[in-house]
Amino acid sequence: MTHAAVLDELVTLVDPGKLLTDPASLDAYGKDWTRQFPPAPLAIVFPKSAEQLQAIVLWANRHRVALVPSGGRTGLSAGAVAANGEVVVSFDYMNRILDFNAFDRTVVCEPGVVTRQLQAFAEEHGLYYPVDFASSGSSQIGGNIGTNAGGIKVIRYGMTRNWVAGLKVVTGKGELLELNKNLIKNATGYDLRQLFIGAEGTLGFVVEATMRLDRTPRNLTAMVLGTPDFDSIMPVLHAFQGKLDLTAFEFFSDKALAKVLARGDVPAPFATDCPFYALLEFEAVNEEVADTALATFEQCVEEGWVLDGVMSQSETQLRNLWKLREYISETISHWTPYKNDISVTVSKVPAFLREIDAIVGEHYPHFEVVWYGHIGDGNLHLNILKPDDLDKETFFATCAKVNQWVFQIVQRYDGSISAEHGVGMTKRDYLGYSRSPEEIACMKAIKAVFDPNGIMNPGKIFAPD
Ligand code: 2HG
Ligand code: ZN
Repeated sequence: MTHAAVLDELVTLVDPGKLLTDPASLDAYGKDWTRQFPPAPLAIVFPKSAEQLQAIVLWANRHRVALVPSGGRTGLSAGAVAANGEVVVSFDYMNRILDFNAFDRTVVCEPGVVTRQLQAFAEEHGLYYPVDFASSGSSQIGGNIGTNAGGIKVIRYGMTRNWVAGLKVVTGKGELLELNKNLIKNATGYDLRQLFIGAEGTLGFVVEATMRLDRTPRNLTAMVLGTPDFDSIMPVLHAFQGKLDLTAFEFFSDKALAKVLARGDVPAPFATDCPFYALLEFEAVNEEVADTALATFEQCVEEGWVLDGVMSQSETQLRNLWKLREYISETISHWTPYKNDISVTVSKVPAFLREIDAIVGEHYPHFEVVWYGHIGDGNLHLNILKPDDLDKETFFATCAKVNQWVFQIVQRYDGSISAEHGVGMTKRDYLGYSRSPEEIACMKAIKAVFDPNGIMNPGKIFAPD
């Protein structure tokens, strides 16, 4: 059958107008934020129901056409990129909140519900959806589940996985599975729900997710503290964790801060220039908590771990302090950064970062290196900025060469080559630095169970066989 005939069949499976093949749509829906692989999908389809998706998957099996799931396309590992004639399945029209149970504190979402939409819905009901990150205005729940998205509150609330009560998925065979049925306790063998979380759509696609909500945090208060060196950040974390239940503990370097301040729309936290900054957050439920935070701050200054600091006194100040951290990724995207999203257990962070920083400094003496991330949970974002006079291809090829040194250190520290952004295509060749050959073989065998014809997001997580 010709491509045209195959697509003629596909168009009958979705609502009128819900299959696109125009160049602008192919370009927009074929890529994510990585911009590393030229998009080349065959078509974009927009199912409106689980039944339509099942029909699409059966069609894809019949014709051996690969499917790529598409949410908000904010991914940073090319997990939702269609670069090889795949059909993109966009969930833009499966974006309804279907049900809410106040007693169970659960919300039933279609996969295309935008993270912020869920957060706002929770707020309207006096509750809180705690998984949060800079791209929450565009990212979709289905994509968050596919990558087990983390973000800025993981130290307190964990990853997306913690908030998924139940899932309905369509597997690569076109079967509809209802996983866990929203139970808190369910000791009936393998928890298949967990397999689909973080699977990047390689086993099947989520068609419905029941998400848990939490109580609303009270009087969130942030502090930004400037430290004299990187090594001082960890004792600061330790000191605050000993006294307060932190909802966030982030860090960024002076280079990251300088780029954000240069935008001109965010005030500097304070006048003192420091090489590193920590941003921490807690619920100031009463004056005693706020006093404890200030006393801990003073203790950190006395110890020489902190040079200067500020504590938010209002919602606006809280938001402005967060902008210093949340705007980094978008701001530095101007320099086409080469990204690494690595993690180790928290106690190993100082030695780990020192080794990586030395290797990167040695191999990229002319590149600007920007460090920031979720240091409270051991997750560091290492961004290397492209010099203006270097073309993108040469820059990425040079950075890729040093990857092996960086990932050897990650491996030696029993760390992860992708803490929260997923493997996608950008990290698949390095999976072996974090997962053993036996584990990878198990993963491939699991994929074969759910997707025997290899049509669900092939080439993501593993290279195609
Ligand atoms: C963040 O923490 C995001 O801001 C993006 O995970 C990280 O751009 C990055 O490297
Ligand atoms: Zn992050």
